[in-house]
Amino acid sequence: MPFPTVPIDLRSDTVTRPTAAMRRAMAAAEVGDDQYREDPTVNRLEERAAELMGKEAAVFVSSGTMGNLVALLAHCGRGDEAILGDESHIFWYESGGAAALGGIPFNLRPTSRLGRLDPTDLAEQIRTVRPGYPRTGVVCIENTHNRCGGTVLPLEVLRELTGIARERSVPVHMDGARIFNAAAALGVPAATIAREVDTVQFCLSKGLAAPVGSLVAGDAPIVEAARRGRKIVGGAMRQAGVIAAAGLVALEEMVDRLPEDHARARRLAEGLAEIPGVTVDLETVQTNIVIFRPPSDLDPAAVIDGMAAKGIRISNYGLRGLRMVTHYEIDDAAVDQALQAAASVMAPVHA
Ligand code: TLP
Repeated sequence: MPFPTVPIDLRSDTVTRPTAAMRRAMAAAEVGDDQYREDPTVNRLEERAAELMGKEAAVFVSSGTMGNLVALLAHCGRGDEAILGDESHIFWYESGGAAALGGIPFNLRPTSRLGRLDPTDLAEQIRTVRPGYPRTGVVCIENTHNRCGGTVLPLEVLRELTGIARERSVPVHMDGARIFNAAAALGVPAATIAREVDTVQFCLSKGLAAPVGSLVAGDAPIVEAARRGRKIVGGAMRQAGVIAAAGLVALEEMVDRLPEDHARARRLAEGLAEIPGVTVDLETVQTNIVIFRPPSDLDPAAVIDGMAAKGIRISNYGLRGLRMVTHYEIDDAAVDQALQAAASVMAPVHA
């Protein structure tokens, strides 16, 4: 392990710190002015990202939030509607950016327990042409699905949804912040998933451990539109090769190990499920996220504090419960310690 394991930080895979190889690559990065398209490291990262997604082009942005925003701005004009799930990250955690900056209304659709939109509902919700109706500008799909516990869309489910959108000539954007986790769980290359959608946003800064950065990939014209959107939101950078270098290492060295995170998340979930009163929907534990509910007589905030007092940091997922996320700084010993702490913090109190 490259880092001390205490405190054990299971709040998110975003807490991962850059590896030694990333820091070396950053120090040595060849750079240039990216707004002249002269940063060789950014260019390489964009080419590699496009290749891994099976797309013509990609644009480097600073965050997943910015990636989703510029993709939506590229697909939709003002007043064009985005269809997205009511549990989606874009809706919950991105400050309504697409609506605030792009004038893009959200048509929020029910999300199943496994993080899926309903095909019949989607088909009904794509607008027909009629004065008074907004135009449907994009359908958004999240894979893996964060609030649903890191669930993966099976390819046939994805294809059914994208088929419905395609039939009605509506583009599909995938929030694939964790697309490599989805690919690992399905045992397919990420491109097999990304091929099904018009644009995909994925993050380097989550399980892949880069300090910063996401990419939006798609056909060349839509990526050019996203690049323009990036400029509009002030996200165009200069010698960004310094951070892109870490991203290249992330893609090279951190993808193949993701199944380890999935196995540890599974072990965490199964261990939590054995604690009396704790509920975990084991079917949703498909990648590196574990959402669980503490016993009903315990205040979730007290559980978080109790775990923190034992050196284990976990996050609050509001009505969905509490969350633990595995990543490369979490080894088997950390899982054991987290389970021991959880068992003692949530132990039944006997009068
Ligand atoms: N997710 C973060 C928090 O914002 C909740 C986390 O800790 O999981 N799409 C998905 C599916 C995400 O999970 C995230 C980050 C993003 C987009 C946004 O990425 P950033 O944080 O880089 O803007």
